[in-house]
Amino acid sequence: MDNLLEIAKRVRKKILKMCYLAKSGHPGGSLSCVEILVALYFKIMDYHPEKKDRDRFVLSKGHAAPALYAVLSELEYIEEEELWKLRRLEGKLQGHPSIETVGVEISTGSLGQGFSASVGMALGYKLDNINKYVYVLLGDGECQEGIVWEAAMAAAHYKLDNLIAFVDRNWLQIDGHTEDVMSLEKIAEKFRAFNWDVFEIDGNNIDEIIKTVNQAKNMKNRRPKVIICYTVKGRGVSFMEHNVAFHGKPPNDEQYKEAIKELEQ
Ligand SMILES: Cc1ncc(C[n+]2csc(CCOP(=O)(O)OP(=O)(O)O)c2C)c(N)n1
Ligand SMILES: [Mg+2]
Repeated sequence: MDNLLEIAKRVRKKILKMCYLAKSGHPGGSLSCVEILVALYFKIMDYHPEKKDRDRFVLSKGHAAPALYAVLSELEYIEEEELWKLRRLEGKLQGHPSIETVGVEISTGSLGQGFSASVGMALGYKLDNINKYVYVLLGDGECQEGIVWEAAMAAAHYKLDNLIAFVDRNWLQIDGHTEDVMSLEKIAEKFRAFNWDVFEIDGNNIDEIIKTVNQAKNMKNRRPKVIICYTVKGRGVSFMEHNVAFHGKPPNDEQYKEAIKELEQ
């Protein structure tokens, strides 16, 4: 576990450096989902991008691309030097995940579409008798998109128990608090009504994430699973936490130094 916490800390520092150097990007929602990605890539998934029968991960909240790139760099699928060229013409990494990047299963960024595609991937695995899982991460604001509920309905209809969704429930979207913009509560009840099995956990706790995924996989009841992950947007940097201003704004010089100092303490 120490090792995973160390990885999570390095991932956070990389996210901040990427957005700082790019002078753009989405630090808030990248920082909130670090533990989910670290748990998935380092403990849960059977991940080999070169193999057809692999577990897959879809970052449906595509604006959190810095978190994904940082994790893929920890696994050496992306060279660290490439991270510092995020969103630049001379670099390979776009602001949102693009299919030509090794490790990216599908281009995302238009909210809701990645989730919909992940339902298709899980259905494809069923039809091809491939016994692997599809994991997908949605934002809570993303769940305000109509396509999410059409996909949720389809996943239950096709009994996709090989689909495990995470909702990054950080209570903020681009314009403010989710319950002010378009209320989502009770989101757990909504998924239950769509015939999903629902778990609710602390989404910044790696142990809990791993335990819950194992529990979800052991329920052989032909229903898709969703883990509502209560998280903190901007997690790890005091002045970014719960602060919607850092949804799509990078730290300036001073804020960057302060943020790294905090993470190193
Ligand atoms: C279809 C679509 N509409 C609008 C946007 C613009 N947009 C980008 S991020 C975002 C807010 C997302 O909030 P949430 O899903 O809660 O993300 P998180 O808090 O995890 O960063 C919006 C509206 C988009 N990318 N796609
Ligand atoms: Mg959110």
